[in-house]
This record gives sequence, C-alpha cells and structure tokens, in this order.
Amino acid sequence: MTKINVITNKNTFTIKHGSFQSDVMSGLSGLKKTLPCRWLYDNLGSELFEEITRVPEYYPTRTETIILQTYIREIADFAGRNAILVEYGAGAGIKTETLIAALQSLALDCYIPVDIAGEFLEETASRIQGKFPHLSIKPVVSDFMTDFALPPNLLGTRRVAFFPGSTIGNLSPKQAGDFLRRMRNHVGPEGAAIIGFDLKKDVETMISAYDDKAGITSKFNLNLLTRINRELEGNFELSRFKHSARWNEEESAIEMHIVSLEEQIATVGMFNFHFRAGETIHTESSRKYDVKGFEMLANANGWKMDHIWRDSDNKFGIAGLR
Ligand code: AVI
Repeated sequence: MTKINVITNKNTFTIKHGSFQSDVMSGLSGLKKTLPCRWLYDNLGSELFEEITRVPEYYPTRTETIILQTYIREIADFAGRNAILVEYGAGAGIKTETLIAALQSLALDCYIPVDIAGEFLEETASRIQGKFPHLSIKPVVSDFMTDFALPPNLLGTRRVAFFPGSTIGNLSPKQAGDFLRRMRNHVGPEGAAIIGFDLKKDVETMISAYDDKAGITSKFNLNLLTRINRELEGNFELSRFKHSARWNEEESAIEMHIVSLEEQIATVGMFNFHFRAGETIHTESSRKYDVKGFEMLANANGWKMDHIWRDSDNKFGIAGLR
C-alpha cells in the first residue's frame, strides 16, 4: 500500500494512502474541497442511511422493491436455473431475500454476498441461511471496488451478478466502467447481471429525495464532520455548516455538499483548513441515468442490455444485462 510521508517542524509521520486520514487531508487541501462518499458510512452513518430509505421523499429503495416484487417471475426467468447469485455490497441483503425466494423455485445453486464489512456480512449470510436452509452461501469479505477473486470450484454453473440500490450511481463514470468490466470477468461470457439504477426525472423530486423535511439526510451528511472530529481529532463546529443537495446537469447527478456558513478555520489534528463563507465540501454524487445512457455505459463495458424493468412512474430501472 502506498504511503504518504508528512513532515512537520517536529516529526515525520506516515499516512496510509486511501485511509480516512489521507482522504481527509488531501480532500480538504484541494482547490475544490471533496471527500469520498464511502466515509459517510460509519455505524451512525449506516443507521442514518437505513432511516433515509424510509423517509417519504426518498423514492429509490421503495420503488426498486416494488419493481422487484412486481416482476420477480420475469427476473427469475432471466437469471435462469441453477444460477449462482453474486451480490456486490450485500449490506443488509433485504432485497436479496425477495430475489432468492423467487430463484429458489428455479433451483438457485449458490449465493455469494460480497461486502467489505465482515461482521455485517456474517449476519446477513446466517439470516438468509435460516430462511433458505438448502441454499449454499459463500460470503466473500472484500471491497467490491478492488480486484478480487470469487470462491473456486464454481465452474460450469451460470453466474448472475446482482447490484441493486442504485449504488452504481455513486460511482464516477470511470469507476462504473471498471466495475462493470470486473463483474463481466467474474460471471464470464455466459453470465448475466441485474443492476438497479435511478432514472433522471424532474429536479424537484430528485432534490427533495436528498434534502428530506425531517432532516435525516442532513444529519447523514454532517455526520461526516462528527466522524472527522472523533477519529482524526478535528474541531469542526457543526452549527457553522449546513447540508445542501444540488443538481449538476452536466454530470446528471445530485450532489451532496457541506456548506460553510461563514469564513472560518477548522483544525484536523495539527492541520488548519480555511473555509470561505459559502465554500463547500462535496461529499457525494448520485448519478441519474436515462435508459439509453445506461445502455451505452453497459455496451462500452462488455454487456448488452437484454431487459429493462421499470415502475409505472418511470422513477427507477432494473436492467438485465447479458
Ligand atoms: C447508497 N446510495 C445509492 C444512496 C444514493 O441515493 O445515492 C446514498 C444516499 N445519499 C443520500 N441519500 C442516499
């Protein structure tokens, strides 16, 4: 792993490249301040995200579940008999249960949940095992954004990648392309993929999904400053910042920002970071696709769009790729 040596007037110390500390140091030092969205998910952040999925304005989770339930027979037919289901970023695996239940009747062979959070993954695996005792479950603890191998001895059976939740929207176009190609390598030429993505729609609906009236998304975003204060000895005063959700037309993305309400200096460890009034830290992009755009992304990275399932209001799409 690459390391960055930081020299101060007293000491030299080492920061691991890709760590929270290194991302905060470099992200707050740039001309435009930015932090990778994966750091939003400490324990409280993960709980707040679960809460977001239940607020009335946040339509993606609810809509995707309705689509899965409505078209589950078709989706199961698409996956085919004796499939091995690989779920990337399995998390709580709630949607997977709906899918596995349908795939069971088509004789699903094996379920491989992949997640970086080992403990969470064990819980998900054992809960699903309890419900489907005859299903073979092989959890893989890994960051799905890096190269990793699936368990061996899976040859000869059809593999289906599952990536629900519009998590693909949180990846940059380059990351999404790399990820789609990794999926293709994992499932092989005979494999398939089922991917949930959020559809572009009127700006007001999208913005309010990321700026709910109850203020849960605001708490979720600002919790990043609390995390910096706790883990990196920061002194951010939360009352001097606010959450903001913005539409970026060029990127076709809703962006979350943390806005500095005044000119100020915040300290992280022994470093000072200056904020102008109104200056922001960009903490997340959530890309919204139209069907054509998603198809082009898939085509450019080794896939063909075979099916698209949508809700009646055209809010969300589930793509079946081959
Ligand atoms: C996890 N991800 C798909 C969510 C999204 O919609 O981009 C994260 C989120 N951020 C704010 N609200 C929800």
